[in-house]
Amino acid sequence: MSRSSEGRLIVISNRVSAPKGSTSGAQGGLAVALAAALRENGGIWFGWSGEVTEQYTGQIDFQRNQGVTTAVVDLEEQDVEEYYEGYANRTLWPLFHYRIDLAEYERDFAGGYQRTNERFAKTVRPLIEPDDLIWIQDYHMFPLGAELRKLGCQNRIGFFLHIPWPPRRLLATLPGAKALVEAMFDYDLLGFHTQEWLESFCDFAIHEMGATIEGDVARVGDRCVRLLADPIGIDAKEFAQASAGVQARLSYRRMRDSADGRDMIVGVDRLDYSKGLEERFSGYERFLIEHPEERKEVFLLQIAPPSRVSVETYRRIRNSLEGLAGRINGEYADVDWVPIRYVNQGYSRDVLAGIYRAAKIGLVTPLRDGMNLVAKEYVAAQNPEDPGVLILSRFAGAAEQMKDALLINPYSAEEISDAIQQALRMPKEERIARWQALMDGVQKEDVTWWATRFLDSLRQARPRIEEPA
Ligand code: GDG
Repeated sequence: MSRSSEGRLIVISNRVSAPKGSTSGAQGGLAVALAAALRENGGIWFGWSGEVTEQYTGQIDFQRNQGVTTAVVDLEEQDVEEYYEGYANRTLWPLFHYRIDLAEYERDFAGGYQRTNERFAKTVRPLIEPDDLIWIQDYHMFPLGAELRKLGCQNRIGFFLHIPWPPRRLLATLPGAKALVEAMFDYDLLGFHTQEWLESFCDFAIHEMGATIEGDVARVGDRCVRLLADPIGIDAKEFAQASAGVQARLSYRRMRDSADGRDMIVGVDRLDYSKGLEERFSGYERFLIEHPEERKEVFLLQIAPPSRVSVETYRRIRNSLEGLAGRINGEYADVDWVPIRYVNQGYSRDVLAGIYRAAKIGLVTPLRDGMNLVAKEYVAAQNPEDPGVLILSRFAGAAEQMKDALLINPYSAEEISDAIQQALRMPKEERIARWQALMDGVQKEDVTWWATRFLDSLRQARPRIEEPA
């Protein structure tokens, strides 16, 4: 990765996780990607500690870990409720995943979100030196750049969005949408995973705010911001190493033994309604109905560690999936076979790598996803001589790059069923050809490529304040 000779890199995101390599339990895609980027660049990673304190003090806890300094603060209970669980996860997350039916619009949430971003800005401001590059991550922090500007910060500030950007008619339902987008013009660079999300942003800016687009720059009045479609990747090298390690090989063996000659289909997702898990189970059930001869020849392993458990919609999706898995298993299981193994715990990355490799099919069917790293991890973990087949939703950002997967509409149980059948029957030469094309992309456009493109583009962004002539 190209290092800046001028300044350090300051990464700011809601949660900070020190680079640990292989960890147990679920680790968000964002955390995995950023640890790799920071390990290369050096600098400071600032965010919320995940801890709650009685009163916000802005006291920073610094730690140094494998070349990366992390700086975290505790938040008040009310901040967590309104900013994190409220505005971020009950308002923005559903809205940005096209689920306005689940989005909750509350003034308190919006107020708490703004207040917490102001707190973050005031706390991090003294850590910033004049030539540092600042890189803010994700939907928890849309207004942070504007708040830093108010405090006189003239550094180059970039923002990357890890989730989709919604169509403008949906975003228009959010009270205060214009102010939120308006604040994004205080950044020097806005990054999105795909061209589609970038175009949706432009669509809103043009039609709701009178913006003009010239090349890769969006302009409103005398303010402008550069736009970049920059798909995130995985640390493909590290992942391949993990797949070849002892842990992964043990887990591969364990899965093959327990599969007992049957073909395994695997899904790995945070338990989230955006991931299309109900639709996936229904598509798999359709396959069992349409292909009774295959019934005892396959099984679906769905790993779904719970996330955001304090949010009601997440409790509902969990209940609903338990019901669905129980019903399908009750209906089709026999004394020596269960169609769905539904597991609510997380595994270490190494164990996961072995599980991916043991699976004949990777089933990735989100209804909307900014990118989806599981699709890339599944590909990276395959045996080149006998690779499995990736079935991927057209509505994941990853579908823009991964055209050699079997692309399906996740709302169609029939398409899921047909794709499973096609994958099981696919000749080895075709599997190898498709996998090779996918693997080339995963290796070339990896996490280092992603971060380098973003940071290079940010460095080239014009300086905020023009020198007086
Ligand atoms: C957001 C966007 C975007 C899952 N279960 C376990 C586990 N995981 C890891 C996976 C993968 C990561 O979590 C999930 O990443 P995704 O990309 O699939 O999804 P989100 O968490 O929703 O991430 C997404 C991403 O940000 C990056 O920009 O791609 O669109 O929604 O790495 O492997 N990891 C371990 N055990 C588990 O049980 N260790």
